[in-house]
Amino acid sequence: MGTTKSQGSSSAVRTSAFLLCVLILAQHAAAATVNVGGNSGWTLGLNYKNWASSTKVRPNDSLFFKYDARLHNVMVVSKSDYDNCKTTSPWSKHQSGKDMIKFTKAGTYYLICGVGTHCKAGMKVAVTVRF
Ligand SMILES: *[C@@H]1O[C@H](CO)[C@@H](O)[C@H](O)[C@H]1NC(C)=O
Ligand SMILES: [Cu+2]
Repeated sequence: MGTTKSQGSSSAVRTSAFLLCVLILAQHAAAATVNVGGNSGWTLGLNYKNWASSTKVRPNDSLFFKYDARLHNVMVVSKSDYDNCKTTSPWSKHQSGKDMIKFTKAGTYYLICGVGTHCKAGMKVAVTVRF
């Protein structure tokens, strides 16, 4: 009886350990939603360089840009347009105020606000996507 009971509990431990591993693997594979700018969102006056350097973004994670659509937008641009804050030839333009932008491949992506001089004022972010 005693033996059966101890076998039972050690198999329960093994099952739990197995489930824990599955959970960890599943979490690793699952794409996350990343709030750009943290609680501040997409806005003027935030240092997005600091934000980006402390934020992990993996392929297929969704970047969530939250902002007042009357004041801002989001443009995915080339590095050169990012550097120069050029807003006339974006790869894509988003303006819902709650945009989800997903990059499926590793790489560095450049996003700016295309309104007025916001980009020049610092409303721009370079996001490095990697595993
Ligand atoms: C990302 O999504 C694409 C298209 O849905 C898929 O082909 C690709 O394997 C995914 N990549 C990762 C790392 O999950
Ligand atoms: Cu703006």
